[in-house]
Amino acid sequence: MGKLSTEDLIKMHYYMLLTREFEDRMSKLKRDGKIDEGIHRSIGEEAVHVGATYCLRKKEDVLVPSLRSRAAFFVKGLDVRSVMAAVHSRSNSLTGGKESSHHLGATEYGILLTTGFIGSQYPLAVGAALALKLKKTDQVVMCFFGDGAASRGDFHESLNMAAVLSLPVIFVCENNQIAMGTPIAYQMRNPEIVSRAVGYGMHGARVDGQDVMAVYETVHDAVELARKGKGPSLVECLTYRFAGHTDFEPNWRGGRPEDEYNHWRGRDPIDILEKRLFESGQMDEAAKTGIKERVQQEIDDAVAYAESQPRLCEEDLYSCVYCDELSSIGS
Ligand SMILES: Cc1ncc(C[n+]2csc(CCOP(=O)(O)OP(=O)(O)O)c2C)c(N)n1
Repeated sequence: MGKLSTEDLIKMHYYMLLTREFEDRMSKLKRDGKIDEGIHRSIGEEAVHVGATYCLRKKEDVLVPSLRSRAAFFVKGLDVRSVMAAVHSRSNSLTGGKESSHHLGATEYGILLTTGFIGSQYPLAVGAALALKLKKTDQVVMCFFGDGAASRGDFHESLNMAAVLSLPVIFVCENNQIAMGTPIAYQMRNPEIVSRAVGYGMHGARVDGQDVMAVYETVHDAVELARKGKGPSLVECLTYRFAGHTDFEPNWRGGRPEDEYNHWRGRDPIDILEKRLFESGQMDEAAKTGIKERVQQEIDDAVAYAESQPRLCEEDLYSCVYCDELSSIGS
C-alpha cells in the first residue's frame, strides 16, 4: 500500500478543487460565448482521476485519458495555462488548438492523444505497454474509460492481449453508472465491471471512487504489480457524475432519479477528503481558504493568458494533423 503524507493529501485536495473550479469557469466562458468546446464535466468523479494518476510518475509513465480526464492532466504535470489555452482553441496550445481540453495529448508528459471515439484508448494503451515491456523498463501505462466504453469490442480484445502478454497496463474504469443517458442496468446484465478481470486472468479490484485515498491505495497496488512485471490490472472505481453528459443537456441531473442523485450528491469526493483532513487536524479553515484563493488566482491568470494567445486561422488547418517522424513516448 502507498503511504500518503499530509503534503500528498493537501495536493490531492488542491487538484480536485482545481478541476472542479476549472470546469465551473469553462461553463461560464461557454455561456459568455468565449469558447467553443462542448463541456464534458467530471464533477463528482475527480477522486478517481486524481487518486489513480497520483500513483504515476509525472513524465515517465504513460497516461491514456478518457473524455473526462481533466484532473489527470493536472496531476500529470500540465499547467493550468496550457489546459486553458487548449480550452480556448489557441493555435499555439498543446494540440495546436484542434482538440480543446476534451482530448489532450502531451508526449513530454507521457499523455497520449486519443480520439472522440469511446474505446479508442484501449489499443493505444496496450501498444504503449508492449513498447515499454520490449524496452525492459519499469514504466507503466494507465488507461481511463467509462462504464459505457467497457462494452466496446476493443475492451475485450485489449484486456485479453494485455493479459496474455503480461503487459504493464492498469485499466481504470470510472464507473459513473451511466453512459450519456443510459443507466448501467440498461447497458449490461452484469454491472460488476471488475468481474471481467477474472475472465482474462488478471488482477482486479473494485473501490469507492468518491474516496481519493482508497482510489490511490487500490490503484497503487495495481501499479506496483505492473512495475514488477506481474501484468495488467482492472480497477473499477464506483462513482457518480453530478451533471449531465455535457453542459448542453437541459436536465441538470442527467436524467437520474432524484433520490439516487441526492444520495450520491451527499458523497462529494472533495467534501469527503476535507472532512477527513479537518478531523485529523491536517487542514484548518485558513489553509482551506488559502487553497481556494490560489485556485481562483491560477484560473484567472490562465484565462487572461489564454485570451492573449493567437486564435486558430486558416493556415493552421493542417498543423498537428500529420507528423514527420514518430515521437518516442516513454523513451
Ligand atoms: C464509438 C462511439 N460511440 C458513441 C459515441 C458517443 N458517446 C460519447 S460519450 C458516450 C458515452 C460514454 O459513456 P461512458 O463510457 O460510460 O463514459 P461517461 O460519458 O459516462 O464518462 C457516447 C455514447 C462516441 N463518442 N464514440
